[in-house]
Amino acid sequence: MKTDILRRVRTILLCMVLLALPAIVHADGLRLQKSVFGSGKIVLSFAQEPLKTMTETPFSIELIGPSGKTITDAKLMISLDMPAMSMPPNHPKAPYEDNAYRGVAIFTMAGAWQFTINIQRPGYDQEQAVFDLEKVVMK
Ligand SMILES: [Cu+2]
Repeated sequence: MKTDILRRVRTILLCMVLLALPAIVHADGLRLQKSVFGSGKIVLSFAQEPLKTMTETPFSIELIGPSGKTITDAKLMISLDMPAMSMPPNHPKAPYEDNAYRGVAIFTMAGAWQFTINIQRPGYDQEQAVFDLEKVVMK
């Protein structure tokens, strides 16, 4: 009787740990996703969170077409802006290398930022994805 309850408690605890695992694994990264090209998507990832000011912050961008195929021939133009005010132009480059479009961002001020990605592809109309980065904190 008593061992039955213990076993049940143990099973519940194990389930909770397994359910929490993905959150723990991704706890120190930031991964944001938007739809582009109809049912395709663009994924913006930062290795560390929180984002900090005046810090070289590597990012990667994955572009996936409607068929699920990775798009490798796009040209990305990035603009980092603060919705609250006008800031000096901030356009990190992000060439395709090592399975993603990669670059390094530097946020020059604490607060909310917008990470705008303009996507140009041969034979397609331009598309734009705007990611809200709610909080960049002081280094
Ligand atoms: Cu500012």
